[in-house]
Formats: sequence, C-alpha cells, structure tokens
Amino acid sequence: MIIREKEPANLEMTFSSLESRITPAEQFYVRSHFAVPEIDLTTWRLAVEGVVARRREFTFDELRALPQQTIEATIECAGNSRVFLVPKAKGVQWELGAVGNAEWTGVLLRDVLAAAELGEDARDIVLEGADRGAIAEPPRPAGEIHFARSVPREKALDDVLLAYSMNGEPLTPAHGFPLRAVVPGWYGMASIKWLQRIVALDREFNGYYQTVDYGCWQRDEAGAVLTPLSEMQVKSQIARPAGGERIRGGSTCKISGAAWTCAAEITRVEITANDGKSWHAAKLLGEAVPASWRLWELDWDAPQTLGKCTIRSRATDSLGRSQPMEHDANRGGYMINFCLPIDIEVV
Ligand SMILES: Nc1nc2c(c(=O)[nH]1)N[C@H]1C(S)=C(S)[C@@H](COP(=O)(O)O)O[C@H]1N2
Ligand SMILES: [Mo]
Repeated sequence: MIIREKEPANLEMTFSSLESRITPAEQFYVRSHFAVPEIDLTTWRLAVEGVVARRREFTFDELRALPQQTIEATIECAGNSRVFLVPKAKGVQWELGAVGNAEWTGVLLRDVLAAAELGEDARDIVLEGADRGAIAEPPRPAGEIHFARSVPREKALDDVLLAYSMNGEPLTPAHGFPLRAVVPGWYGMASIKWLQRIVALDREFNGYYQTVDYGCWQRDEAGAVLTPLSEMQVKSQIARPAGGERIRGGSTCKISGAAWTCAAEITRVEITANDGKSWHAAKLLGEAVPASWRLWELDWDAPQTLGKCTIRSRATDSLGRSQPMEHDANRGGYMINFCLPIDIEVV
C-alpha cells in the first residue's frame, strides 16, 4: 500500500497490481478522517432513533440474527485521482488506488429501520460513525464532531447494507469493525465505518461532511448550489501499463484496467493514444455484476515513434453516460472522472 498519511492512516492501493475483480482486504484502500475508534463488542450498540415509533438499540448478536445479505460493491473515494488535477486541488493527493471492489455481508438498512418503525415523515437517514475529532480549518464547528453522512429515505429503503463482513472475513478495524454502511453506487464518504447511530430526520441533514466538505457546485435556475456528493460518475482506469512504464516500439502491449458506474452497466471501454482523435475498443472481461466494477483489456499495437506517449481510457454505461475529456471545475477536488492521461515511454 502507498502511505498517503500515517495518522490517521490513509492508504492507497498500488493500482498497477490489480489482478482480480475482488480486492483483498489487505489491498483495499483506507480513507479515515480520525483515528480508528476503540470498540469493545460487548458494550457496542447500534442506536436507531429520531423519527421512529420505537427507538432501538441493537447488540451485535441481535443484528447478526436479522436476515443476512451478501452483495458485491465497488467503493471509490470521491477524491480518487486528485493528483491528476491541474491546478492542484487541496486534499489527499490520491493517484489511482482509492477505489476497490469487495464482497460485503450484513443486514439491510431497511430491515433495521423497519424494526424501529420508521416514521412516515422521515426524509433523510443520518449514519454516524464512532470516530470523532476536531476540524482544523474554518469554517468549522467548535469542539469535536463525529464522521456522519446521510442518505435520502428512498436510498435507505432500497439497497444500503450494514456490513459486518468483507470478503467473508469480519471487518478489520481500518475498514470499520464491527459494522459499516455500504451504499452501492455512491462515492465512499457515504459508506460510514464504525457505525454506531442512525438518526431519521424529517428534514435534510446539514452536517459538516454533508455540506462544508464532500459537496460540489451545481447550477440551477437560482444560481450555483452547493450539493452533497452522492452517485459515482462513470469511470475507467488503466492499471497496466503503469504511468512511467517503458514499452517497446511496434510491440503488442496489453492495456488493462477496471471500469465502474452507478445504477447501470458498463457497456464500452475504449483507449486513445492521440488525445481522443481515434479510439480502440477494449474487451470487457467476465460478466457484469451489479454495483461492481468490470475488468477489461486491450491488445494494443504500440506506436513505432519513440518517446513519450499518453494513453487514456474512456468508459460508457448502459444509460449512455461517458467520461468527459476534461475535469469540471464546479466539482473542485472531487468526482474526478475525466479521461485520465497515463504517460508511458516508447523505447
Ligand atoms: N466513520 C467514518 N466512516 C467513513 C470515513 C471516516 O473517516 N469515518 N471515511 C469515508 C470515506 S471519505 C471513504 S472514501 C470510505 C473509505 O472506506 P475504506 O477506508 O474502507 O476504504 O469510508 C468512508 N466512511
Ligand atoms: Mo473518500
């Protein structure tokens, strides 16, 4: 793993080592805002409160007794690929490895909400982690806050999973032991780790990580509106060749990587070596799995011309969405899904 920050640990996968659709837990990136909270399973509880008829507290065993569900889901940090932005954006300078795909087992959020008899008026479901700390830069609340995020009622009652296992093993402390949310199709910030409290609100949640951080600008008839990040944008990444790699001129070179989107299937991945003037279709590997990335590869004829060469990949999904060639500045340092330039050397 590439260490982006020691304390709290922020670790990135070496994306050029992508081998299989499932990312092993040891290679799955870690994005944490505060130190890993110390949790004793015997005293740990999941509280469900707010606009509910029956406030509930679940022990770990009580949660495990609810119907169990396993899903595969890709999680990408909204700041993944930030290092590619010109000019530089502030924040962790992730390269390609703040994304992974795992198998998650747990209980559906909707079952937990049903057990608490979710109120008709509940609009937004806040998920809160046990981790906490002070924010360094203004604007900031005084004192410490927990990492918390919300999902709208419809999403909460659809496919949000509260997972206790990752790839068939108990969650590791770094990935949210004993329980984390997995919000399929959404950027990683929504998938709250070390989940300890769920609050149903009759209004929109305006927490720090919902509005001040993890937002982007969108234009509507009233002007520019700060909007909480949610769904992942269609994206592909080249795993190999890695940036800086040397390729023999005129040889056949395998270009491979992964592509993902939200609530749709990847239908096409193409490669350009001339800034989009021409594209070569890659082969999609395996079968499409909902909410998971699709691996792909292309046997590419490397140019005869020696020197620097920039390759880029572009994915398209079943809703007709494609990656743009440029980053949209309204997104600041987030949602970086433009066709990333990978510089290689033809020798
Ligand atoms: N409690 C809590 N949950 C959290 C975070 C956090 O700092 N604290 N980071 C979020 C962000 S920004 C991302 S990208 C994902 C990363 O999950 P991972 O570390 O398991 O890869 O967790 C999310 N859930
Ligand atoms: Mo993130």
